[in-house]
Amino acid sequence: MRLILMGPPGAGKGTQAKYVAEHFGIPAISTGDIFRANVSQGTELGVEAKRYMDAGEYVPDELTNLMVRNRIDEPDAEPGFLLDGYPRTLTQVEELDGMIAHTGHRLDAVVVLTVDAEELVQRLLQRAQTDGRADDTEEVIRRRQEIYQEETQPLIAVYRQRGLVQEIDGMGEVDEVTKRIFEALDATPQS
Ligand code: B4P
Repeated sequence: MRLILMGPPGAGKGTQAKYVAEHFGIPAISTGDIFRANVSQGTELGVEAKRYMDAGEYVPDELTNLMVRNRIDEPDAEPGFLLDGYPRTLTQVEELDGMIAHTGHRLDAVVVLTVDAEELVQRLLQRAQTDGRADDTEEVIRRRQEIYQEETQPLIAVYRQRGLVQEIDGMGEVDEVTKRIFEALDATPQS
């Protein structure tokens, strides 16, 4: 199974990714988590990525694409993977197409989580209190929502044209949302 999980910041991508990945026995690959791990380890990539993340901007495509390419090449991703937060730009879509074609497989589905705009902000402000993520201030949250609308929202139409989009209502309890995703994906033919 090769899946993408999309949705605006706060839609529940990271939250749902681990359940979906476990269900299908594939690794969840979160670009946000990999960047944050690099930031906390103080790697060169982390230092570079932090500048963008703290401002709510996207990390440049070249860095992000290379990182995903290396991660997908690892043996645990051979049977499949769930991408959480990638691709986020048209350039990343093209790169991912190349990476998947190279393996001789195809993408099975793109799950898009939909959540009301105000609920998104509330969830992230709540997370700011519990996790203290540097990019969860109201100003940066608004910028992340904006950049999502400009850069990432248009990708849904691209994948919709390919017949891959499964739109899932992301409102309500976490386990209700998980159930909706499972129902949609269990009915999806796997490559
Ligand atoms: P991410 O880590 O992907 O951050 P995010 O969009 O905020 O989503 P996240 O997965 O963390 O939150 P979720 O919706 O699960 O990216 C962070 C930054 O990294 C980006 O801004 C960018 O700078 C950089 N980056 C990442 N990928 C990139 C790429 N491909 N290209 C360029 N740059 C990239 O959850 C949010 C909160 O809601 C949580 O606290 C959760 O507990 C809560 N929640 C979830 N489901 C809920 C529910 N049903 N009800 C109530 N609360 C819920």
